[in-house]
Amino acid sequence: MEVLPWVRVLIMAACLFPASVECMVRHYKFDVVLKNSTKLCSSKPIVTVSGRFPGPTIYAREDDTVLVKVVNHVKYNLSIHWHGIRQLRTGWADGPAYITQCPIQPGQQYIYNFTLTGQRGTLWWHAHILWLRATVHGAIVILPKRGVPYPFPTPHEEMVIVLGEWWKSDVEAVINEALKSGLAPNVSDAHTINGQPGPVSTCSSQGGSTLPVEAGKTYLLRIINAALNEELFFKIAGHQVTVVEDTGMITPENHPIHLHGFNFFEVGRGLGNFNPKRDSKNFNLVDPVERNTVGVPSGGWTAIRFRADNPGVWFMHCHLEVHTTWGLKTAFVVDNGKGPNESVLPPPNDLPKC
Ligand SMILES: [Cu+2]
Repeated sequence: MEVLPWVRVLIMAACLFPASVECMVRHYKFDVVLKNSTKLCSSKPIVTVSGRFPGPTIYAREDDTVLVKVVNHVKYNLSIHWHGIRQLRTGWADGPAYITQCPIQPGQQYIYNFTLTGQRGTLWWHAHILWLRATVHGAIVILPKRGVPYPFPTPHEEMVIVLGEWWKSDVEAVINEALKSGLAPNVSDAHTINGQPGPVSTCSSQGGSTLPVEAGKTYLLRIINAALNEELFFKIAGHQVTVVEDTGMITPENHPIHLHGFNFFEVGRGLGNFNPKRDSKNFNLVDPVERNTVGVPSGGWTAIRFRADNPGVWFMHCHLEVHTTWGLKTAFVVDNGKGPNESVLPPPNDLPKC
C-alpha cells in the first residue's frame, strides 16, 4: 500500500520528536576498562565495560535507534558486535574486527549507530576481536513497541541470565599459548551464571548468583549463552520451562554457525555430505525456524535460506571462539541493489582507521 505523503510527514515528525512515542533514540556509553576480579580463589585483571561482568544490559523498543559510544581505555584493540541485530544498511556498526571496521585502538572511541527495525526479544552484544568477549559481553533487551503486548501471558517479572566461562589465567594468554603450541587451548576453569561461578567452599567471599522469586508466579528468563567455547544447557530443577523465543538453539556435538546481518531459516540438516539432488527435495519450505545461529551436526550439514536484502559484508563463523580462531569463518558480500533504500549508507566520520 502506498503511504500518502502527508502521512509520511507525520511519521517523520514522530521520529524527530521522541516524546511522541515512536522511534526513540537510546544513548549508551561503554567505557572499556580493566577491572581486578577475584573468582575461584584467584585474582586477575579482566577487560570489562564500565567495570561490570557481565556488562550492562541495553534496553530498547522495536524500531528504536541505539547509539553506543565505545571508549577504549585498555591496551587491546577493540570492537563490539551486536549479536542478532540486522544492521539494515549500517554494516559499519556491525562490529567484527577487520571485516566491517578496523578496531578501536587504545585511547580511541567510536559511536555504534543502528536501528532495531522490526526486531524484538533477547539479543546480546560482545567484543568481536581476539578472545575479549570472554568478559566483554552483555544483554540487549528489545521490548515490543509501547502498548503492544507480548505474544504470551504477561510474566510477573523478567530476569536476564547470562551464562559464561571463566579462566583463572588471562584469556589472551590462553589462546596465544595454544596457537604457539598448535594444541587445543585450555578449557575454562568454571562456568558462570551472571558472572558468578557458584560457591566454592575453600574460597572466602564467593557466593553464587541468586534470583529471588515468589512461589506460583511466572517469570520471563532472558537466557544468553556468552560462553566462549562451549554449548551450554539450561534447566531449572523441579520447574516447568516454556520456551517463548529462541534465536539460536543448538543440539550437542554441533558447530553453532552464526551469520551477521540476517536472520535465516533452517530448511534442512543431515549427516554425511550434502547431496543437492536427494536432500533439497526434503527441505522444509513451509514452517522452518528463524534464527541467527544454527547447529551444524559434526560430520554433517545444515541448509539455511535467507533473502539477501541487506547490502554489506556479512561475517559467518562458528561461534565457538576457538574454531573461529582456527579459521571456521567466511563472509557474504551482498551488493547494493537498485532501489533508493538498497545501498549501504556512507561510512560514519568516526569509523576507526587501521
Ligand atoms: Cu560474529
